[in-house]
Amino acid sequence: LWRWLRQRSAPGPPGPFAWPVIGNAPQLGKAPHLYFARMAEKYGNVFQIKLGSRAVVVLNGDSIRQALVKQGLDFAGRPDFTSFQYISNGDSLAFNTITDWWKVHRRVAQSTVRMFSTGNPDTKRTFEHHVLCEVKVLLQLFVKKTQELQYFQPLNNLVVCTANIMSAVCFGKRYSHDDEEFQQVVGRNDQFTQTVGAGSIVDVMPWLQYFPNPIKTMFDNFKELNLEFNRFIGDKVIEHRKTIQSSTIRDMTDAFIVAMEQIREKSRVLSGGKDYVPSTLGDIFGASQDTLSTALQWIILILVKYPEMQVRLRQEVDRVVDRSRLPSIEDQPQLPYVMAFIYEVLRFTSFVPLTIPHSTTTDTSIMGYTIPKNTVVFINQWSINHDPELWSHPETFEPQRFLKDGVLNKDLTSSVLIFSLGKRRCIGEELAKMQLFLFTALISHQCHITVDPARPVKLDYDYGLTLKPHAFFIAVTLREDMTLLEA
Ligand code: HJJ
Repeated sequence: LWRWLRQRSAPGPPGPFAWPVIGNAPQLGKAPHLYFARMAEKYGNVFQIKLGSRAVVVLNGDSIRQALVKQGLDFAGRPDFTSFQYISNGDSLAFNTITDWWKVHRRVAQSTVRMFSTGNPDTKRTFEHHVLCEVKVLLQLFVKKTQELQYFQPLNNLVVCTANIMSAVCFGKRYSHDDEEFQQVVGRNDQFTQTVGAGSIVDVMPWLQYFPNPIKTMFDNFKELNLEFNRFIGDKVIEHRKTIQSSTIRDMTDAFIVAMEQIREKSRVLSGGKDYVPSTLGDIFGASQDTLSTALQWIILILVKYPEMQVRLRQEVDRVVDRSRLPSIEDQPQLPYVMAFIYEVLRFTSFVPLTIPHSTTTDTSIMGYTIPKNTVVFINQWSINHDPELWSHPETFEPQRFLKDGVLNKDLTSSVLIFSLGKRRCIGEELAKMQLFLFTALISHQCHITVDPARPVKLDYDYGLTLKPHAFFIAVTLREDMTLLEA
């Protein structure tokens, strides 16, 4: 009773005035994470806004670790947003509330991702091989485009490059860079991320989908892209089931089919006989190709915006890797500047500024404020990565901040928040870091990237679940005429 009384009397979080019907939606603007950071300065790290008629609690700074780690279960829910129902027909693990089957499937997904990436030296070598093959193809294309056009937009090739790496791992197949069907499946990441990003309008004002307006058009595109994506994944699973031999696991699809078979009795009871192989694969393939292609775009954009970074990276890579071979995973401990550069890209761009929206699973409280069950919770990762108390000059791009006496400062690298925390934290973090390391080391070892002087680079972006840089134009030249890439 005492607890109940105290909870009842504790106030909800403070926040700005909200208009009827629309709430604070118009104030979010083009960069909601920046609006939230400003509101956190005014009202504190925990504050509340209204989007449409829904209350949304926004967590910034310290309150994030408190909620996601110390009170993990209370904050691990997902809201019943309209857009989430179309992702893998509503069966996506990443966009669903935690249930008993969810826990089983997350464990299977986690171990399968590890089994095909960082699990052991063999899987690492295979993964490295896929990255190497795709980077070779990519650089050859870039060089060709530079010769033909001088300056070109790298976006589509970067998407196909990362999608191919993950397609090799997931489905045992790669696609040509001008395969239009594949482009159709992976080339619409902007539409996906804009619709599912925290603050997406259709999720808080679902009535907008019922009469013609720009939000409805965007949502219709989103539904269509998910149908196509689901068909692509579904076909892969059907093909694999036809040809699978459980003695040789060819790829992640085989691994999931076998793993789900093994837990079939358990999962039938838990999931009501549903097949979660396609949705789990969809999450892994979709999430990895979207996030990693975005990361590669930012890496290249920063390399041309700050050309001295290319010089600095090249110096380190050349000191460790001579011209007789290519950089490999084993070189990582000897390349701290490459890793510092990657962490600084993750921190500086914070290209997943807010996580996938959370919700409370029970009546709870945080930092002295009461929060009822089923409240939407936004996690502002950007606020940690740009906190002036944690980082000196957070708006400056400076990889050196992660190095102490030439060694990577692990305390500081683990302060960067982009893979979230707790029960919902990313299962692809190790895979992602390995791929980003290889990509950065390989391009530093092999090429120069320059920018069109007629179109100077800005660091502008479109907001969504991931921040997508605006179009930019580059030229790529190899460091030598005869290179290992051609061998
Ligand atoms: C997709 C791009 C998709 C799925 C999944 C089923 C799991 C960036 C952060 C997390 C990633 C979250 C996940 C995304 C799933 C995509 C992605 C696309 C269709 C999908 C924080 O990714 O264009 O289509 O269907």
